[in-house]
Amino acid sequence: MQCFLPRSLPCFFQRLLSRCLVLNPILMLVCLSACSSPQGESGDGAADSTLQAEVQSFLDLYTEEYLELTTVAREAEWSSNTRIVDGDDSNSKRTEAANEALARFTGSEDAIAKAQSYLEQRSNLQPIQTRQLEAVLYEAANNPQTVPELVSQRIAAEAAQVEKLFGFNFQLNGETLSANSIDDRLVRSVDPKERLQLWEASKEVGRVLKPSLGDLVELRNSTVQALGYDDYFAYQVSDYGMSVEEMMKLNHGFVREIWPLYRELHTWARYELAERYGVAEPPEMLPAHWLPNRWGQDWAALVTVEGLDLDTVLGSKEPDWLVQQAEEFYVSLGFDRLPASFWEKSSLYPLPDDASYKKNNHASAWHVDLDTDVRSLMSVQPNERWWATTHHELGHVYYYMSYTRPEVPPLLRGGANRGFHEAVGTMLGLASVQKPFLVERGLIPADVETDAIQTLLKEALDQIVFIPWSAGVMTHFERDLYTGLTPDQYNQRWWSYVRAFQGIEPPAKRGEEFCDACTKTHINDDAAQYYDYAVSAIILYQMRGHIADKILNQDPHATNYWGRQDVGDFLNNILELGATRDWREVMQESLGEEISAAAMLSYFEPLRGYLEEANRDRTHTLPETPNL
Ligand code: X8Z
Ligand code: ZN
Repeated sequence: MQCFLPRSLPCFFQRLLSRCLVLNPILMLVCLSACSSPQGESGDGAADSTLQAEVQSFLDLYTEEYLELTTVAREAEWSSNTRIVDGDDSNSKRTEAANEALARFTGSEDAIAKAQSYLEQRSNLQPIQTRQLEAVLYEAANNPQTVPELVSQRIAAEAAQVEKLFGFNFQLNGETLSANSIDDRLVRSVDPKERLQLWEASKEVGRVLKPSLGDLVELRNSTVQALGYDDYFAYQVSDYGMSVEEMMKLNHGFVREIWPLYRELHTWARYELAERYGVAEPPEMLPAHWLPNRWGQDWAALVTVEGLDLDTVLGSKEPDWLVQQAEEFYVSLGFDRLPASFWEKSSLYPLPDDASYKKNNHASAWHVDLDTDVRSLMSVQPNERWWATTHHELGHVYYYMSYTRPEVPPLLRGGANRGFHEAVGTMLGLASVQKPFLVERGLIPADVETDAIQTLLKEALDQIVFIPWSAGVMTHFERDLYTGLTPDQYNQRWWSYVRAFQGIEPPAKRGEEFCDACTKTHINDDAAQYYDYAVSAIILYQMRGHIADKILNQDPHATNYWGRQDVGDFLNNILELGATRDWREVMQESLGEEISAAAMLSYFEPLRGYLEEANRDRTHTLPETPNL
């Protein structure tokens, strides 16, 4: 999730006309003729340039109004996410009003008709105009004013869900717990009883969110269906220029390819944890509360590599030092410093315990005005988890800064695809924990001995383990959610996917009074997009492979990107394009290959022998091939 992007136009056309009159009498004729003949006609070169000028003036005016409205809406969203006051709905009311105004504009019937009719003449338009018109329609589909009532209901329901999610008081034995403290204690606690309590406490929020999730699903579906999409999942997938079937096939491929390695990691973890918790016979499925993450999506904390223990290295630092270090890394690659406004306007650290309000506890990055106002919302603490997250969020921010330039129109200020946007910062986070980098930065001594296989194991417990979760559980559950799953089936379906893809089971029966899927932020406020992270994990190993082999000539497991402007140039060449080009072309041109898990598998290849040896006399409980 980069940030939640909220998405009127009769007066827009009046303004277009008056602008034509004031600015350009020739254009005025163009505008008038366009308004009277919406289908337009394709024709010779002169007609093309006339059409292109007309489309451009439509896009310019649309963009001007869009920027104004989206900035107000994002600013309001920012307040709603950084200041959640129990019993005070002034922020959410302001956000709703701003999102309504934006929806009236982006979803207006005139905007839809105009963009559609121009797109019918796409062969006479410049590709960058076509892409912007597609962006206009994509925005419109989220809020079509053909169904204004549904759009309003949805805006209100979205705002209410965020408040419930982030206003929730997690409690353990009568004490309030922050999300940070649940996460820390699930990393550190070795007491199975305490772990069980923490895990169960973390799932309580699902009960509160479940009733409204069903309504949101209906509203999300019916808004986009008004513009011809099958459902909200299909709508979100279409942003990649893909059908649902293609996206599912891509994700199945990821799961299938990493499965043999995942199966070994699963066996390794079952035995390792059974020993840790004094259980003689390892259970067939991993109990969810044994894992160092609320959803079992990242098991890296199961391993501490001697000499590379970042929690210890970072423990004595101040939180702002982590963010500054991440900025230094990007600057060393040739990127600009973060603007002063980033530091002034971001919300980077946890609220004090006695704060009278709450904030969104899930990290995000924001491009508030699609120009220079870039921010991040985090709750940084000095530990390994936040080190990675800080690099991740700055990846989004540097993406924003790279494509904010005149050549990239505001409507195309997005990633090559959403997965690319997620990939950059995770990749630099991974690069920033490799030994040569840490030595260069003085964070560990040069002569420290470290174990390369343990280091790789730790990374696999993060990145390989992430694939069955992202490409498997989340993607399948969300597909089902938007294609007919009823609320009385949520938990049963959720756990059937968790068992099948992750080989994890709940500590006790979880009936339909719970909604364990609802406890995941993205199910609520970044809906039907989680395959973005699977795509990003795959792409980032392709980029890492390219950087190590073709730019640095270093072992991909022990790189040092620090100070390498050539690495920065490689990245910037991708980032500065924004969404002006098809993502497949961008991949081909920058990496010379299609999206593929091969690079990820080759990176982890040295681990296979180690795991097979460690698991030789152990029973594997996952099937040899995944049930897809
Ligand atoms: O949501 C995030 C980022 C914000 S875009 C912190 N991530 C996913 C998650 O937390 O589930 C990063 C990895 C996957
Ligand atoms: Zn992200």
